Amino acid sequence: MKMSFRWYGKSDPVRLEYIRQIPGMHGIVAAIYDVPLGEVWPVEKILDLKNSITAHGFAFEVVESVPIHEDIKLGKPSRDRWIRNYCEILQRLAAAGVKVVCYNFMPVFDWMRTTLDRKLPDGSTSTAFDVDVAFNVDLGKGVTLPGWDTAYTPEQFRALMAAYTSVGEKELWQNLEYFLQRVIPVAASAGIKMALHPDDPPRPIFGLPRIVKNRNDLRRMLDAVDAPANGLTLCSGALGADVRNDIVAMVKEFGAEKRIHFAHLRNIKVDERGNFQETAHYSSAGSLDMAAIVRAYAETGFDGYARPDHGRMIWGEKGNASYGLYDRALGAVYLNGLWEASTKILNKR
Ligand code: DNO
Repeated sequence: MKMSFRWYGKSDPVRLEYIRQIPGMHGIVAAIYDVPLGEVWPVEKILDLKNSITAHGFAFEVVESVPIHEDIKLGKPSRDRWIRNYCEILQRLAAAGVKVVCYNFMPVFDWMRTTLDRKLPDGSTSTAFDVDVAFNVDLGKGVTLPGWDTAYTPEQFRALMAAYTSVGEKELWQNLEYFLQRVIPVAASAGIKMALHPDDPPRPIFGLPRIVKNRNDLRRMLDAVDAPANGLTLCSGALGADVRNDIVAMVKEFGAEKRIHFAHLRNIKVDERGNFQETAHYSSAGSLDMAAIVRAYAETGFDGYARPDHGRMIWGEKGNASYGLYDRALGAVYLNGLWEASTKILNKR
């Protein structure tokens, strides 16, 4: 397991010098944010990002995300142009040494919360999702969250919502398959492993379809193009927001097949209805058994990338909700501890 840390580039208040001081950190997960959605990433920008990361002693092997143009998700005729661009981005990233590309297939929105700073009993704050509140969110003003790779103006946003009235789950699946059939062969020959992130939260929101919500969806997506380059970002917190999802079983199933390329490891406190709040990574802080999840990775001989995710805001830190330094650093160290213990115990058997 190669522990990594997400970093938002030079404007990120979390500095690479500080990330360097977290023990056991292998690499930085990053992306380019100042190129319009769908356009090809200039080689100079890729190399500039790579150089700033490697200059601090980190590997730059994972990109999160290369976002997908909505025309691809909508299945518009223009999608072929955006898919060609996407393939070009992958080839350029591969030439710079990138091995894994994380992406998602959520219409319009990426991850979604209804609160960015709800207090936890210990006085720290974290993001939360309330099912009932989500139905009453005023979308007219547009919404953005830290960590989103794309943002739309209110006008673009209204047009997109209207376009999706003719795209249901069936159409979205067809459009995902169309994308995979064209992109996976290119990724495979470039040496890139694609890692689809599940929908967060794993449910339809605002009338938009969501199709990567549970084990059967992941199975269907992997089977659509049965190749090692067609893999997963298995996000414990995203999938864990549906209590019916058994994360350990998914790690075992897809890990044994070597289809998990990137592990997002985080904990949440969740109820039966799907209301949830991010917590500390530590198992007893939330609803997920992180020790069992990490052990399952160890049992499958996982050698992919992992990162802590969605930290709380602690110790007075100000910054991007979920993406501060301190709690994600605690998470990384805790996860490395679980990994060290799991692998040492397994090796002694
Ligand atoms: C949230 C992240 C997601 C993820 C994308 C992948 O914090 O895990 O935004 O980066 O869904 O495309």
